[in-house]
Formats: sequence, C-alpha cells, structure tokens
Amino acid sequence: MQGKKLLVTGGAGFIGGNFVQYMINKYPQYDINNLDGLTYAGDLTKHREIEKKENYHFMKADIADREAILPLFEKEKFDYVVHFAAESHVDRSITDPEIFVRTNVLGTQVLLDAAKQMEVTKFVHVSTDEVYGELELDSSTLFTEETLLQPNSPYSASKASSDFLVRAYHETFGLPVNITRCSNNYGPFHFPEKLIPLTISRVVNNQKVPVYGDGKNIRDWLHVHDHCAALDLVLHEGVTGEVYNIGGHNERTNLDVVKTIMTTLGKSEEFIEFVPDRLGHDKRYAIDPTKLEKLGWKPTYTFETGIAQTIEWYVENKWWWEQIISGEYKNYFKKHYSLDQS
Ligand code: NAD
Ligand code: TDX
Repeated sequence: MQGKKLLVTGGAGFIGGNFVQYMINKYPQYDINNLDGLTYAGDLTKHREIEKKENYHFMKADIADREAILPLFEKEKFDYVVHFAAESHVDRSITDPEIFVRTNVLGTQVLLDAAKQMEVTKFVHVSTDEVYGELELDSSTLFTEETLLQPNSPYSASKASSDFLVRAYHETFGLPVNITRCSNNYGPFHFPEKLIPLTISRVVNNQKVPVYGDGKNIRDWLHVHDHCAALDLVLHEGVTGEVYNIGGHNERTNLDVVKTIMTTLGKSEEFIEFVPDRLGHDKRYAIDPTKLEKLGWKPTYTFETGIAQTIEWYVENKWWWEQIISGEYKNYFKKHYSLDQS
C-alpha cells in the first residue's frame, strides 16, 4: 500500500493512542499525525517509544478552535482523518455537560468543515454504542446499525449529535465518511478513571473499588487491539457513508468484571464497596457486529484472554498509571515539547 498522510485526533488518549501505535507498526510507509489538545486525559508518555520516528508527528491543538484547525488542514493536506478526540467519561458529563457539547459537537463540526474544504479521501468518525441508549437486562436484543438513536447521558447525547453532523456532511456535501459505534473498550493505557483500569489500580494498591448500584449493569467488552483492527479495516475498506457497529459478544455484569480482576490478583471480595448509583445509569449495552464481520473483521481476544493480558500489563506498567494518578505525567509534555502553551 502506498504512503498516505493520516491524521489521528485524540491520539494522546486511550484508544487513539493505541491506534497511533497500531498504525505506525502496520504501515511504516504512512505519515502518522497525532493531533491532541492534551486535556486531563491526554498523555504523551505512552508514545515515548515512537516519538523519535520520522513518520510520527505530534500537534497540540483544540479541535473546536477553528482558527487553528483550518490552516493546519490547508498546510498538511491529510489524506485520511480518524477522529477520536472527545470528552469520553459519562460521570464527568453528568457534573459538567457543557465541555462535552463544545468538544464532541462543535469540535467535530470544525473538523468536518476542514475535511470538506481540503477534500480528504476518508473521514472515520469514532462513535460509541451508547448513542443507541440502553437495553433491558433480561433481554437478548442487540444494537444493530438500524437501532434508533436514544442517548441517555449528556456524553452519549453529544456523541449522537456528532454522528448526525457526520451523516449530514455526507448527505449534503458528499464528504466520504464512515461512522463506527464500538462497545466498551479495555486494554493498555486506559485512563484509570474508567471501571477496568480503576479496579486494577485500586486493587493493586489495596484500596476498595466503588461499584455503582447493585453492580448488575451489563457492558459488552472489546479489547482495544481488536477495535484498532476494525478501524483499520473500515478506513481502507468501509463503504463510504456506512455505519459499522464494533463488538465481540462479551457481555458481563460490572460485578463479574470486578470479581474476575480481584480473583486474578489474589484479592477477596471484601475490596468491593457498593456506592450510590450513577444518575440515569444505562442498564445494558450489547452490539451486533454482523455487518463488520461481513466486511472481514473478527476479534482476536476473548474476554478471558484479553482481561488476563490487560491485568498483566497494568501490573508490569505501574509507572504509567501511577504518574497519571499523581498528575506527574503533565510534566512530560513540558520537557519534550517546547511549544507548550498550557
Ligand atoms: P480518552 O478520554 O482516553 O481520550 C480522549 C483524547 O481526546 C485525549 O487525549 C484528550 O486530550 C483529547 N481531547 C479531548 N478534548 C479535546 C479537544 N477539544 N481537542 C483536541 N483533543 C481533545 O478517550 P477514549 O476512551 O480513548 O475514547 C476515544 C474515542 O472513542 C471517543 O470519541 C469515544 O467517544 C470513543 N469510544 C470510546 C469507547 C471506550 O470504551 N473508551 C468505546 C467506544 C467509543
Ligand atoms: O467506579 C466505577 N464504578 C462502576 O460501577 C466506574 C467508573 C464505573 N462503574 C460502572 C458504570 C458502568 O456501568 O461500570 C460500568 C463501566 O463504566 P465506565 O468505565 O465509566 O464506562 P461506560 O460508562 O460504560 O462508558 C465507556 O464505554 C463507552 C466509555 O467511558 C465511553 O467513552 C464509551 O463510549
């Protein structure tokens, strides 16, 4: 495959960061550009192994800053955009919804304008299964691409809004887009505010793990590596204008997930602390990935192999999540990038 210029937004975050590394390894002939605003969730230490590579470039910018984004697109002339940058934590969207609208809705619209103006070859919008709302705990219904969008949290409402804008830029202006809707991810470099890395880091440090409500809510888990492979396929082979669901049929209750981690780490269930439920807590998510499977994707991890690999990674890479918890990782940017504006 010929060299292409790829823009990854949010490549200092969890999934975008894994995607940058996946693409650098798989396509050494590509020019990989990581654009990230380095919010609390953005961390560049994860890229210390690749940051000296000639085909990797980092750009600090806010996707909602039109004055910065349009000239950047004019200068760089990207072929492909894979758009991850977002406010991603549901709990934060309950306490501070406004930033979710600014980044997830306005930020996406600014990128769409830039992509349209510069006629990019493909714009992949990384969305989430949460836009479909929730399923009943005792049902076997799955979300398909035809399921009505009924987002329940400010986070999922902002993601659904951005999905509609992406669709509109395709229908109105013919922008070549795909929208992907993935289930819950887990794996290396997952920010330790989310359930799985929070549980592992707290159990390793002998601290109790807060389980919301009765712990019976169900999430459908996918290893981040399998999400990256799916996005690679959609970027190169996805039919323009189509939506693809991504998921690996790994439904688990939160309590099952937490107990699996505790058992693997040799800790007893005394470390579980039931706390008041999340407001508007979606009961169950479950993805039907048939359409993507027909395109040629299948996951490589089961939940059992994936969670074992992930727990091992967190135990071996305590340096990474400890500097996040202490806030020290912010100094890395100051040391390594002279253009720090923060
Ligand atoms: P994350 O919070 O780990 O990373 C988000 C990244 O975006 C960070 O590096 C942050 O600095 C950057 N960012 C935030 N606001 C920005 C702005 N205004 N300008 C530029 N950069 C900004 O998120 P994640 O879990 O890696 O999720 C990535 C994407 O995948 C999101 O769009 C999310 O909705 C979607 N998604 C996530 C999951 C999941 O389980 N984590 C599942 C499905 C879809
Ligand atoms: O401390 C906790 N205790 C707890 O019981 C936390 C942080 C979460 N939970 C529960 C809430 C959810 O039912 O665990 C489940 C998973 O919670 P999160 O890790 O916050 O993920 P979720 O709310 O399901 O959303 C995630 O998946 C879809 C990502 O954060 C989103 O960005 C993605 O779109």
